[in-house]
Amino acid sequence: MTRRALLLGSATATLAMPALALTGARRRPNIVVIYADDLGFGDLSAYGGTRLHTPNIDRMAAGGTRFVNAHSPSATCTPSRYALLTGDYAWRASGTQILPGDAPALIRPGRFTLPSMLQKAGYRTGLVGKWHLGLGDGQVDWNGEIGPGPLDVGFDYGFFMPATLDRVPTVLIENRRVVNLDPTDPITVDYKRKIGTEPTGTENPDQRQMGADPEHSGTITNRISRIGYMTGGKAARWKDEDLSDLLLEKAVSFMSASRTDPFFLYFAVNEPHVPRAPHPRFVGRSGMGPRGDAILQLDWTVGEMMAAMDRMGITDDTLVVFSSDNGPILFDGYDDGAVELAGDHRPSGPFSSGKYSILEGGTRVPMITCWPGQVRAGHVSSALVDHVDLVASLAVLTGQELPRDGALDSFDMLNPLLGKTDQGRTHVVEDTKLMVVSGAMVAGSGERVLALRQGDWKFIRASVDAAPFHGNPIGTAPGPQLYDLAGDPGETRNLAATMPYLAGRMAALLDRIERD
Ligand code: NG6
Ligand code: CA
Repeated sequence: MTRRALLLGSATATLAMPALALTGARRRPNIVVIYADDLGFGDLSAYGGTRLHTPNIDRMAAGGTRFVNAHSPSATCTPSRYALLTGDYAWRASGTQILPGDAPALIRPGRFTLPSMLQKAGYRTGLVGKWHLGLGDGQVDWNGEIGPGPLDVGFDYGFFMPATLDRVPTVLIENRRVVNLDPTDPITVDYKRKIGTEPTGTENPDQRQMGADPEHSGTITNRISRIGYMTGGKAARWKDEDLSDLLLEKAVSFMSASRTDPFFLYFAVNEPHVPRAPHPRFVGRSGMGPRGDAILQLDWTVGEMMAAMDRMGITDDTLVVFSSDNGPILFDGYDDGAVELAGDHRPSGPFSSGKYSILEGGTRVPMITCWPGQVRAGHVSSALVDHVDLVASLAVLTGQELPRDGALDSFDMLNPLLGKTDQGRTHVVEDTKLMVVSGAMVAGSGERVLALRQGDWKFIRASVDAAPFHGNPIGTAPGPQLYDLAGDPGETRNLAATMPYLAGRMAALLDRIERD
């Protein structure tokens, strides 16, 4: 089988080549991916935001390359993470929508993945933070050995949340077991009906620290109602306010325990996903409520990570990639004042909409790479890149071969990632999925909608006319849409009718990529 990307004859080489002759540092650097959750292009001062001051991420950008044309593979979490870890677009596979907390493992054991490739290259691989890619084979035994999971797809170590902050069970898993589980208080989980006698958001709204929509009004844990129902596991439940510090501690100890081999750390932090309950030392600091405070907490965490690497003396041997799994959203189920306190802050910067949307705000995310002496410092790159490219790019960096039948959508973007060229992909597919929330069609888990970026052009396939989700337009329409992002980054002037030839050509290329 010919590699898909070669068939399309675009974007530079895709076959893995021997490791580049890198100057200075050793050839196999440590690799740290810090993956934020729902952070927008305009949320950081490094990207021109003026309301939120994020000095640690500014420092990373000053010492590295900052991308202004980088995409997450999808406008929601599960499909983006699936693509980042496998090198395949999520829309090619079924079941890659936002997963409930008891969903089975989406990436099956034995499949080629970024961490399994790096394991083969001699790396020690770790996941700390959000998983949200399913666990088990259909039934998860929360009280026993949990698998298949991260350890079956290439991670040597995992300290992780099964799904999201807003989904039960609100417990952490270390490798294959729930952390701090008291065997006399076993965990049960149900996403369809209430189980047990614990308070829920619907029945006991006064027992929670913030209001929530009906979907987020299941079992209350740590005074926050969640999606789904759980009983038991009381001693194991996380405290939202302390979670960020705990994950940082685990990330740092993974790095310091991995000093002999190079390591790969996938640090999947939660900020600023809902429910936003930052540590008290950040509360009120942003003036923008819990969402802004959570972003300051994220910035602090990034600073602590960099300081830890400095202390360990590994900064010069470590490639750091910082980005976000999808665009931003203010209201996502909880009444935390994010909408009311946003003022003139534009979480998506110059782009329209955010999370769930097929418009640029859905997947155009901040991304910074950093590696002293290897990544060009202080550079702003316009290269078109996507997180799906990490697999092929890191294959080249570490001298690994890609399989003939895996990571087919992943292009070698190592030189753009190192800031050595602004020549990125010639095209990339953007993706979202529609869902119904409280009777209205919005994005998330139903019909798939694809768009194609090619140069400055963006083509959005015809679809249903989905309703905006709490101020985030989904961007789908019954007819095709074509935008010139150079002059119209906000996607306000649909040129499909005036430029039918270009619209038709892009539609045909998108069809071809989909079929390939
Ligand atoms: C949606 C949730 C939303 C969030 C999202 C996942 C509803 C109405 N909304 O289904 O609050 O949890 O899933 O976010 O249930 S993500 O960043 O992990 O994709
Ligand atoms: Ca997300």
